[in-house]
Amino acid sequence: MPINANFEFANAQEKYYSASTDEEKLEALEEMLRTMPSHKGAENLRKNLRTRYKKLKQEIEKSKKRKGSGKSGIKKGEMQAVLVGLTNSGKSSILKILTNTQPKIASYGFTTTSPEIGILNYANCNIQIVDLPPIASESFDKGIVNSADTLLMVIEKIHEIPAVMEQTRQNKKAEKIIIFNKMDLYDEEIKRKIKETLRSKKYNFSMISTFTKEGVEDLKEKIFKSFKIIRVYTKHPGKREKLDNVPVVLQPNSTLQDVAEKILHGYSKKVKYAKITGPSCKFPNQKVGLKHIVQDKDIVEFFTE
Ligand SMILES: Nc1nc2c(ncn2[C@@H]2O[C@H](COP(=O)(O)OP(=O)(O)OP(=O)(O)O)[C@@H](O)[C@H]2O)c(=O)[nH]1
Ligand SMILES: [Mg+2]
Repeated sequence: MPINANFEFANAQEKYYSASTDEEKLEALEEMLRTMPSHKGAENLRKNLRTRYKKLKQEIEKSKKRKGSGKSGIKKGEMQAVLVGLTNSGKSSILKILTNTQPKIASYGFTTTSPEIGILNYANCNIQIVDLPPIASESFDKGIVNSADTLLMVIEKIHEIPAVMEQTRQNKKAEKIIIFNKMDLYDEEIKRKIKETLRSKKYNFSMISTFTKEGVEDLKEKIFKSFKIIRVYTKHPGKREKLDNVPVVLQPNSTLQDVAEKILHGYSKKVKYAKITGPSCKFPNQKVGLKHIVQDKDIVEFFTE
């Protein structure tokens, strides 16, 4: 029997898969258990979720005892952008304005001493933003820089660019966006000159101020566009008129099988066929199999029998 996932459950599940810490995962599992279908066909799913919940809770408690604190390491999100820059350039202020987290911000140097994370919600996607201690700090984490999907290089002056570039050189696959912060300090003439310089060097850049919020929306859009991702919207069985507004997020060239597995592990085995509407098909409601390659903004309806 197919599991008739409702909207709240799908949302909780999305939270589970995009969670960056074990604590967030646990919270999402709790929500999944609370909102899951109550009919008998879902009994196995309930058992499975309960086991996962118990195990994770035990692991969190064990790791708390080990470390003596509740703070766990950073798990890379599906879309991760990392803030890199010299001390005082405004990295933590940017984390705060993008994600509503409350990192420590101060006018003295070397304020941030360990990586902090926040989630930027944009175009229905959860983007993980990581704020790092400054370059030159002992706790600057090169590993996180090297594995980032997108690097946000925060500067206050043009001449800082080479120093920041040097730290990000090894990560060749990441998209790089230069964030020129503290625009509120400059008049229009100087802003124009800064823009010209950045343009002439062909950088992808945003000029912002965390004080006046100018440029912040432009920055969010640039961050989102830096991920080469595909969003697929699904219609849930039994709720065919209603579209789930949280898309399944995938890498380019993903198939319908990947979409099904993202909704629920093992779900693709139950799918007999799908109907798809959108850029990847020839006509609306085209009947396709699991090997079909999806494109951004496709709408999919799975049929299990
Ligand atoms: N004028 C102006 N000041 C800003 C802006 N954004 C941040 N600041 C100030 O710059 C200083 C440093 O800000 P942080 O966000 O702590 O900088 P950081 O890059 O995280 O610093 P570290 O953690 O030491 O690397 C603080 O005094 C902020 O208030 C801005 O847009 N305009
Ligand atoms: Mg900081």
